Amino acid sequence: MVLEKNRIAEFNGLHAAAHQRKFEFLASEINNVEDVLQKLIDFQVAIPSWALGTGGTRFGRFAGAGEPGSLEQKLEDVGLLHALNQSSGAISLHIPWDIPENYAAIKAQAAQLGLQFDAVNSNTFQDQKDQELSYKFGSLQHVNKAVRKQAIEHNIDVIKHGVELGSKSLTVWLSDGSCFPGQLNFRKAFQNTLESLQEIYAALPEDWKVFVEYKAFEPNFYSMTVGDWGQSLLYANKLGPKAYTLVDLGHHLPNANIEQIVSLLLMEGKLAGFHFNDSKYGDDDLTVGSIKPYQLFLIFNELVEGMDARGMDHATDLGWMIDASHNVKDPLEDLLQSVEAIMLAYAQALTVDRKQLNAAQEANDVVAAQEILQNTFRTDLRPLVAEARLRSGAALYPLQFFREQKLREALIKERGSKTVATGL
Ligand code: PSV
Ligand code: MN
Repeated sequence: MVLEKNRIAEFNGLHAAAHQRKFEFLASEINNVEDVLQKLIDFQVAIPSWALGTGGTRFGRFAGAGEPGSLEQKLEDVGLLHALNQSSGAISLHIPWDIPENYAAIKAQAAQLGLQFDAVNSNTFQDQKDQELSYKFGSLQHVNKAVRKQAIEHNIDVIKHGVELGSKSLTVWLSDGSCFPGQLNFRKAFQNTLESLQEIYAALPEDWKVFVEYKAFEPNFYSMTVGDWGQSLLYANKLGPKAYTLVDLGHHLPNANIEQIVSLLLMEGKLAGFHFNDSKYGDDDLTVGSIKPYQLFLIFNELVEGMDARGMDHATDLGWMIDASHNVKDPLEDLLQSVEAIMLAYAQALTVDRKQLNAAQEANDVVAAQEILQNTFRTDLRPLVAEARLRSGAALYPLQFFREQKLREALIKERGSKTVATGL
């Protein structure tokens, strides 16, 4: 579906006066408002190719209608999101769920939609049809060298797809681990995994990075071979300068202090980037900011502080991606909500008075430090984020636009009501 630019302009025109009043009031309270706006305009969040359809739990899946049935249609959906918010200018592919058949055509389509290819993701957590050896007992950690070799070759293959598309990084998430005490020799599993990763690392092109994603549990419930940030960092340090630790917000044990993890990984120059989502209990893959928005803000607060301390470019030096599943919401509406939550948390972090916060910390003024953070968190910055959208040609209110203009209905008309997208 092609969205004519004038539809967005017309919509914005209807809301311009009311928006302007709110924005001007807010802008008068913010010091470096033009600088903040430019950073918001530059910031882009990648959309995973597997999040454009309805997800499910192991008890069922209730598919929506008008879902994308091909990689081309997935690109169209991300293009639509990007047209609506101008903040979703990248797509991340999972191989083999989304293998491009014609690189040139897919690249041309992406370029036309203003999209780039973010990290490519390998998949050795499922057995594929016609696959020779099984990953039931792990992939890169496997006791059998032949299984490890097969998994290594898959990752190298994924890199090749990425090179064709112009990606610059590979994300490796392993479900490897064990379900019962005694099942696995931890040390041997670590060594096997490290050696396998070393072979993959050796196949990385010069300007590529590899992201090692950790997860505390699931699908293995006793041990995970890359179970936490410490283990991921061990691998990343041993692998070399092109290897980094990837933080997925849903991959921690309950109450983990993720903002502290982020701060230290940044300090070490080893933070790869993020898979954003939200959760109440485990890896719930819920809409970003729907459960713990204050935690999201605190994470961005550390990100901005840590990136500025290292002179990093917020928009390009880390990988920003959503990794969520939409079981009861329209995937596109859910993704619009997630991107909005990310932009808001980023905007809040950009407007924290760092000088004052630093002074409060140096003076052990605990009360003042809390006030500074919470004052920022409780300031409604939505008009600021909307202004950034307005300036970049996006819709002032993307979700409202999506609904009023009946975009899902148009997609259903085009694709039908019985559609299932590939992915989890
Ligand atoms: C695993 O739970 C994960 O977060 C990894 O990033 C996977 O690649 C992704 O979800 C999709 O299953
Ligand atoms: Mn993830």
